[in-house]
Parts: sequence; C-alpha cells; structure tokens
Amino acid sequence: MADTSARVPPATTGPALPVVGKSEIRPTWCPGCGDYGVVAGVEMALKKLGIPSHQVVVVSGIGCSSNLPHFLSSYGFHGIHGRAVPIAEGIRWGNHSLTVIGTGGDGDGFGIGAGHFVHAMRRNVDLTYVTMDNQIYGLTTGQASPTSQMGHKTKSTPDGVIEVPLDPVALALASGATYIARGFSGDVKHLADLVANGIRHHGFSFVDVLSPCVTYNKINTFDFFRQRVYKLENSGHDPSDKVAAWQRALEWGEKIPIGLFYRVEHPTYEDLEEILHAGPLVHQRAGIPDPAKVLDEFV
Ligand SMILES: Cc1ncc(C[n+]2csc(CCOP(=O)(O)OP(=O)(O)O)c2C)c(N)n1
Ligand code: SF4
Ligand SMILES: [Mg+2]
Repeated sequence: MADTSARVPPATTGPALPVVGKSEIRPTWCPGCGDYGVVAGVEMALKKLGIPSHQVVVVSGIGCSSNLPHFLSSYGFHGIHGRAVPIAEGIRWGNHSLTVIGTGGDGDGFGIGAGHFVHAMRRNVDLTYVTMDNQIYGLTTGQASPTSQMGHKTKSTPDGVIEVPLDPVALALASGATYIARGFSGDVKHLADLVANGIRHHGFSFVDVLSPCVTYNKINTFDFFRQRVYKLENSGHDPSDKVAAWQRALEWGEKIPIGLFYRVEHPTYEDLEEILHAGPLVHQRAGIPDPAKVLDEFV
C-alpha cells in the first residue's frame, strides 16, 4: 500500500523555509479569552514540527474561536458555520501532501457540524481537528451550546439548560477517531504537545480544548478547570486501551482528565482511496483521458 501520509515532510537540505508564526493580524478576542492559549499552542506545535508555513492550511467555521486561522502565517480558510471539517477533508483529498488543521468551537463542531465531525472520524481522514470548547456560543453573545452543562442559565436558557451535554471525547471514541485528546488552554505547553503528536499521527486526530469564555460563561472558568484537571499521563492511563479510555471519558466532575485518551493505528481514508496512490490530485491530470471510450461503454 502506498504511503499517503506525507504530513510531516522529511528534513531537506538547503535554506530553511519559514515556519508558521503569528500573522500580522492581531486577535480581537476579549482580554483573557481561552482561545489565546489555543492559538499559542497550535503555533508552538507547528514550530516544534518545523513544517514550512506554505505546507500548512488552518481551516475554521464560524464563531469567536473560528477566527483563529487569521492569526497564523500559514494558509487559512475561514469557512461557514459547522463546515470546518468538510472543508478540511476536501483540502486533504485535493492535496494530501499538506498538513491540514481544522479549528472551531463547540457550537460549530458539535452542534451544526456534528454530522461532519462523526463521519470524518469514521473515515479516519488524516487531519487534525482542534476544538475550543467553552461550553457556550461566544460570538452570538452567550446562548447554550451542545456542551453547556445542565442547569446553566444562558440567554437562550433563562431557566437553565435542561438537556444532557454532549461528551466530545466519548463521541470521538464511538465514532472511530484514532487519536483522541483533551487539552486545557491554561496549560499551553501540554496542549502544544497534544497538538504536535496529533499532527504526527497517521489518521484523524482530535484535540478538544477546555478554553474558557471569560465573558459569557461564568461557570466553566479558568479557576473551575484549574481546580479539577489532572493529567492522564501521570495517572497510569494506557492510551492503547479503549475500555480504559471510555472509563476516563466518563469522568467529568470533581476531577477532569486532560491528555491523550486513546490512540490506535488504522489505515486512513487516503490510504484506502486508490486514486490518491498516484499522488496528490492537484498533481494528477484532470478529466477523462479517453472520453469516447467511456461513452462507448454506455451506448
Ligand atoms: C448557518 C448558521 N447558523 C447560525 C449562525 C450563527 N452563529 C454564528 S457563530 C454561532 C455559534 C458560535 O459558537 P461556537 O461554535 O461554540 O464558537 P464560539 O463563539 O463559542 O467560539 C452561531 C450560532 C451562523 N453564522 N450560521
Ligand atoms: S465572547 Fe467569549 S469566546 Fe468570544 S472572544 Fe470573548 S471570551 Fe472569547
Ligand atoms: Mg463555543
């Protein structure tokens, strides 16, 4: 089977190409927003891997968090609400020599985009998806999101949320993701390692980041998480054990695990799609070489 990964390029001789750094656009997030930690973590991860900026595409949907691609010097695509993942998939299939990173919020990825999220994991498309999970709709000024906790009084739920929150890590486990992690924007170095290892991983890597909205979520704050998070790697967790990963995914309360829940090697969509074995589609000849022959088969 041809190796279609090609995400972290081999070391080359010659002058070093510029790697991803900050763009000239400064973030407009509220002071103290958790998303500052996430963009710093993604930048740190890409620097660590040394991938030249022209080989990286950062994609997003719509939301405060989805502004992230503007703030990095890579290529970027600011898409539409809930569509970060299918755009990222399309870019990968068009040119699977690129490193593609999907980004966005809990509303974007687990609400309107939930179907895309599930099916990309099931396909094991070789991309990295980083969600900034603040358990609220930030951009639209504070409505309940799919991960808002029960009882949370928001603009759209003045009497408190009455629905059970979606668990992104458990959903990823159930959907067949091959790299599943949770980070915290209050621990940027740890997050950067999770993202870098996710990019290195051959297959769909998902990093859900606890990234507080300091303006509209007064419950799930930095202090809330600082008092609760603990690292899986310091607690004897074996990320190759799916049952153990399920047990850890169910932990949400006084203790909240961060780190790598689960990782497994499995052929990617790109590995199994034969047409990509001839190289990235952008380098292949477009169109049908002999249309008359194809027509003859049908008439
Ligand atoms: C099709 C569509 N529906 C609704 C909206 C309005 N809208 C924009 S962002 C958003 C939710 C943002 O929440 P989230 O994805 O969690 O991002 P955050 O702002 O919290 O980072 C909504 C509902 C839209 N732009 N497009
Ligand atoms: S509204 Fe919330 S999510 Fe949006 S920039 Fe401000 S703190 Fe961040
Ligand atoms: Mg949100």
